[in-house]
This record gives sequence, C-alpha cells and structure tokens, in this order.
Amino acid sequence: MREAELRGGPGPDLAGRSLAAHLARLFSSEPGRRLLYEDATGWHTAGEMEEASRLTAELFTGAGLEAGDRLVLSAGSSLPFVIAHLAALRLGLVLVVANTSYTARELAHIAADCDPAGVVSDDPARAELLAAGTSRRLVRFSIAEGRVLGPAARAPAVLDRPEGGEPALIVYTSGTTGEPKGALLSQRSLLANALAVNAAWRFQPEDRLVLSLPLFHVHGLCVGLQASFAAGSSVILRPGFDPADVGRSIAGHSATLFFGVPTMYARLVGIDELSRLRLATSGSAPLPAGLHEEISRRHGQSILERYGTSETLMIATNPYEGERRPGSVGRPFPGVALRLGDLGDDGTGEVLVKSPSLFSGYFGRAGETRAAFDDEGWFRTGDLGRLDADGYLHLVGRRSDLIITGGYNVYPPEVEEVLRRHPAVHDAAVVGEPDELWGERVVAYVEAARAGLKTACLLDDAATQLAPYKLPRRIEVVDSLPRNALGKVVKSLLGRSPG
Ligand code: MLC
Repeated sequence: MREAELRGGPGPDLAGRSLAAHLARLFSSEPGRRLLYEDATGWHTAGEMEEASRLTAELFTGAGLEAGDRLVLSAGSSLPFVIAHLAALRLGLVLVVANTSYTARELAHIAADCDPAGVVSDDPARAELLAAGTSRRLVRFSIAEGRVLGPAARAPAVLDRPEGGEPALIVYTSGTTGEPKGALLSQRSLLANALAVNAAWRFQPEDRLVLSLPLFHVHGLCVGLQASFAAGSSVILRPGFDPADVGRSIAGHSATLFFGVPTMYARLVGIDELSRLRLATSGSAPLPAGLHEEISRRHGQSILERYGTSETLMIATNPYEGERRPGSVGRPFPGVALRLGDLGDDGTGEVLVKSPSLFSGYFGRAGETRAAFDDEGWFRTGDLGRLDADGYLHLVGRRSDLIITGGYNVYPPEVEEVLRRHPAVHDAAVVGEPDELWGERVVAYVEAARAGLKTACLLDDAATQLAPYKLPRRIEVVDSLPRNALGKVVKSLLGRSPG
C-alpha cells in the first residue's frame, strides 16, 4: 500500500539565494537593529555584527582560507562563536561544528573525515586533539578576550558571494547506519529552513528568542540562531541551560520565544515565566504527552512540537494557529513534502522527505549518500511514523536502534565498539531504556572475557573515548548475551531473564 504525499503548502522562492546574501541585506538595510545579547558584552546590533564578521572574514582570508575550505568551529555559546559562524558563511567556507564534549577519538575522526584547513576553538587542548587527527597543518584561530584571534594579519575578503548551491555547513550525525558522517548543508538549504521556520511560527522582528541550546547542532544553530537572524529577530544567547536562568532571561528581556528539547521542558515545569512566551517549541526527541499537558495546565503554555533531522532540517510542525496535538509532530513545513514508505498493516511506514532544506549528501561518502535515498529520490529518515485522519504525523519508532538521550543521538554500535576494545570484555550490546528525564538512557550489557571485570574501570576507560552523553548510565555483566541461530545478539531480549 502506498500513502499519498503530504505537502506543507508553497515554500519560499529561493532561486539561487544563499543565507549569506540574505543576512548581508539585513545587515546593510537595518544596521541599528539589535540582533544579539550575551551577558559578557551586552547587546549587539546588525551593523556591529556585520563589521565584526567582516573583520573576522579578513582574518580567515589573511591566514589563507578560501571558499570551500572546511573550518572546524568548536566552542561554547558566545559572541565570537556567532561571529566566526557569520564570517565563514559570508566567505563561503564550510563550517564544521563539533560538540565541545567530544574526546580525542571523536575529534580525530572528524579531522580525518572532513580534512579541514583550519580550526576555531576556545580551548587550545581541543584544537590540539583535532590537529592530531589530520596530517594537514591546520590554521588555528583562538577565541579569547571576547574575540576571534588568528595567526596572521588581515587581508581583503570577498564577501557575500556564495551561490545558493554552495556548501556551507557540515554537522556530524550517526544517521541510521555506520560511523558518524558529515551531513553537508548548502547555503540554500540553510536559507530555506530559516524562512520556513519564520513563516510557520510567524516570526516578527520584535521577537526575542532565549537560546540555551548548544550552537553545535542544527536545533540551536539553524532553527534558533539562523532563523532568528533571517527574520531580523534577536537572540538572548545563554552560555548553557539552567531552568532558573531561562526564567530570568524571559522576564529580564521580555523574551517571546523559547526552543528546547523535552529534557529541558521536564526541568522547566514550575518556571512561571513560561506563561509569558508567545511560543515555546520542542524537538530533537519525542515530547511525552503528559509533560505537554502538565506545562499547559500549570503555565498555560501549549508547547508546539516539531520534527526534523540534521540531514533534512525542519520537516513537520504542529500548527501555530490551530490544534497542537500532544504525541504528534504535526504536518509538513512550507515547501516540504513527506510520505510514508512501505506501509505495514497498521499504517506505519518509514518517513520519507523531499524538501528545499534537504542536505546535499554525506561529505566524501557517495555510497552512503545514495543509500540514504530511495529510487524516487526521497530521503529516508529512518524514523517510523503513521498519519492520523487529519494528516498529523505521529512518530512511533525508528528503523535503527538509535538512542536519543536528552536530545542527543547515540548510535549503539559506536559505544559497543569502544567497550569491546577493552581487554576484559568479550562482547557488548548497548540499548536505550526509557527514562523520565532524559527520554532514554544508555545501558550496556557486557560479556566478560575473564573473571573479575570491574564495571567502574570499564566506564573510566570508555570515558576517555566517548563524549559523556554517550556513556552507559549502567553496565550489566551477563554470562552470555541472548543470540539468535545466526549468533546475532537479540537486543529485544536484553534485560529479561533467560528462558
Ligand atoms: C548532559 N548529560 C547528559 C546529556 N547532557 N547525559 C545524557 N544525555 C544528555 N543529553 C550528562 C553530563 O554528562 C553530566 O553527567 C550530567 O548529565 C550533567 O551535565 P550538564 O552539562 O550539567 O547537563 P545539562 O547542561 O543540564 O545538559 C542537559 C541538556 C543538554 C538537556 C541541556 O543535554 C542539551 O543541551 N541537550 C540538547 C541537545 C541538542 O541540542 N540536540 C539537538 C540535536 S539536532 P555527569 O555524569 O558528569 O554528572 C536534532 C535535529 C532536530 O536533533 O530536530 O532538532
């Protein structure tokens, strides 16, 4: 059986336009508009952001970086992060964002995979680890004294020229299979996403977004920062997430918007300022219906749940006007088409997407890029969904055994491989178990290779190779993992007693 396509209405007219050119127009037409606030330096206008990003682009150019070069940016949320990002966009560099909690192993993988020409970091040790992963000599820029500093003098830069189809951003994701791959997004994809978000959620220049999501993932960077700037709205940039800080920021800046992951909302219950917002959205993991109802009851805020991935950017959203259905991610964004593939008897199928914000492919991986699309060019998200009678999408599972904890994706094979490398481990299987606060928590079952395996030592060892959010919250040593006739571990049987 084949489901009809669902379309989210006409998308914006993009004809060759880039996010860089769109923002450049805003910078020059309204230089006095306030775009960004951070605690350390206060408010910054569009004109200031234009100048700071131009100077930083000249710094990049002076150090020899050219359009198309990959530039890794690994830093906490701060004005210099935003400026480095804008400078890269305007020059046509391909920005590669990296989680600040990545270990040496994870950074080395990224460096080897995307072959960067330079790195911007607020931590020399992290820049060092990244440099160790590539034989190229990386040009290093540091973030210090509230600025981006470089190794050479500035040189004139050609700005705001990238075409829509040119590459702009690489985000590492496990996708549905294999090791972390770099999803490559074009200038046009970023613009299409930003404008679709602006239209669906009725962005106004007066809007102020409290942004405490990390900037090294698409939720914080593309849905939060880029969409706000594209609309000429402002961002109250927070250094990290803290429920009381969110409340203070909403009240202190008369903020109108907050975007978060469900784990954040679980900790925001009781923060009365939520009721002042025009819109609070949730994504990156399923929002429990009970949490939606509790925040609605206590704070009169009906959280708008939406759905996206690093490869597609935003796919579906509950309506701004109209019923926001708990347990559903709503209907396609403007310009997006979705359908369900290979429907089962219960109407469940894989969510397939065509969209102007779709990625261009996995960097340097033509085979895996091809495998991510079906024969008719639909992107296979790996998520399983069903449509209700009104065309609202409900996500019901995943094709792979991907774990989502606190809005971060954890791919079990990566964790299993690290555990297996320990000499005292014979085999390991990693699964996600339900968790009220985190959505899912990472749990490992290991078969020991010898007596006396200490799980604390195993965890210490894993912590040197995996970012903290990927670490098992519990490791259970079992006599033998449940296997089928082919010797493959049957994960659905884990955690149950044998027989
Ligand atoms: C932190 N910890 C986590 C974790 N985050 N453990 C599991 N999963 C996570 N997500 C651990 C830390 O290692 C630490 O462990 C302890 O929790 C406290 O750390 P913290 O740094 O103080 O936590 P906190 O700042 O409160 O972080 C929680 C969080 C954060 C929910 C704010 O995880 C977060 O910002 N998540 C958002 C991720 C995100 O942006 N995803 C978007 C992907 S894009 P210990 O042992 O040291 O105590 C995408 C597409 C789309 O998915 O549609 O958006």
